[in-house]
Amino acid sequence: MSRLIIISNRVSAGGGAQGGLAVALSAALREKGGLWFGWSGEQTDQFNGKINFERTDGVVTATIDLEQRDIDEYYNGYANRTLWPLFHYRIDLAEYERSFADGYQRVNERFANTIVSLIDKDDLLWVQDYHLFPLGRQLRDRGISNRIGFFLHIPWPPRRLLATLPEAAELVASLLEYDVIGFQTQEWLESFYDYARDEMGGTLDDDGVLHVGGRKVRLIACPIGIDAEEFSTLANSDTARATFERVRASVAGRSLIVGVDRLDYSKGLEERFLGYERFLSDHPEERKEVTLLQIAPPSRGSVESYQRIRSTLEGLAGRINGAHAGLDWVPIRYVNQGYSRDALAGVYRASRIGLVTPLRDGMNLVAKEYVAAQNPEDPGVLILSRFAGAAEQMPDALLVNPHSAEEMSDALRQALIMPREERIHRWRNLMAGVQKHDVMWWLKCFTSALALKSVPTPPTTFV
Ligand code: ADQ
Repeated sequence: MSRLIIISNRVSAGGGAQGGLAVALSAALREKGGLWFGWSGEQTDQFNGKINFERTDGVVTATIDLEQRDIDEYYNGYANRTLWPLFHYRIDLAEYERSFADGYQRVNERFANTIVSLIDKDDLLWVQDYHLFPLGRQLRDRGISNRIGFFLHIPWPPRRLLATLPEAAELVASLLEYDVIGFQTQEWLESFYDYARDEMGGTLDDDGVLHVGGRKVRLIACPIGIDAEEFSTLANSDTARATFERVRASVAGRSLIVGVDRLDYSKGLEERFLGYERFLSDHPEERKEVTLLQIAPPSRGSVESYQRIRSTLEGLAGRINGAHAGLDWVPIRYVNQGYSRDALAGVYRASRIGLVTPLRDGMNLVAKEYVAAQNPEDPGVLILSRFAGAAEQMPDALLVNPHSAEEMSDALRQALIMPREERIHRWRNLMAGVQKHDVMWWLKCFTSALALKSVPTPPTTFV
């Protein structure tokens, strides 16, 4: 059996606190042997290529330290200030700097130079996400002819947006060195194909293989899932129950609406607050009957656009609370903190509505976690943005356009008055999908294609 080598920006073996993805990748590594390679998260004065090996829960991880300049240009720079905004359709926030592009190439080369010595001839290589687009090509340049796959966790932008990136053509050309490219949805796959067809003359055959410039690359849509079973179990744990009771008691009979997101402009938090504000003014009778709990731990704090969103949201929450709050009620509870997964499961279960309204999202696992945590006898309602990858799989959610405060207001109203039978009916359909296309399904979908085995159920038709 071939070993599996996973390469990602950071490694998080052991699972637990890191969630389903780390659990699934760790399980695959335990089964197939191999290792997980990435940046340690640590800084060194001068890059030395020294590999730190560790064994965590039967999984071998290999990490390297990076220089401050690498972290600034590759991670905070090209990954988070150039590619992340562009790939989430925010060219207004994307910064195009040659030093970022150079630093990105340099760190990818550092990864390639270090990994080469760890690769055996039959290993399957699996590269994760937008931090490492050029890695496949750099490994090929170093004589690696193994099967190499790439999975993109975020959206692929439309061709005309991508064309604004000075390195777009080079970046796409380097992706063609992979044997398999996986996307979260058919939509992102098609956006990628549009570019390859219109800019490079590529064609797609009936097996989903892209032919371009003498290269053949298999394109697949493999939506990522959660460990549904584990999450339902978490929702019944002691911590979850205690959290459930505490949260319920604190809202004193009101309906709780919950949002859980990294503090990121792609998650549509500002629009969410505005939609909720609209609901409060459209439905004065509902005032004091609902509370919005928004949990949003800060992320990427050294990037300016992330500092800005933080202060915008603080201002907005303050304004809405100032306008509507009374002696014993505030409309928005805004919490900048992370919680353990079992506590989070209790919060989801205590919430009548899961409000998941990103402006753009590769998939969105919170939507799936919310569903998995519900009480089957009395489930809550998921309100989900049409622009999250998860919407392709979750037609039984109330799908909304997060740019429209009116649509959000209507959906909140509809969710609050929805009869129990309808809630149960929708939830059962959603839960069936979350269970069927779970994280192990995703893993199998991708690794089968990588190992040239048949791919399970075409992921274009879900549930
Ligand atoms: P993210 O953008 O990070 O991931 P998401 O899929 O929602 O987004 O995953 C977030 C995870 O963090 C969830 O498991 C959630 O429970 C956890 N989390 C969020 N806030 C938390 C808090 N306050 N406390 C504890 N845990 C918290 C990227 C892409 C997504 C894609 C994933 C996986 O942007 O579109 O779904 O990768 O491919």
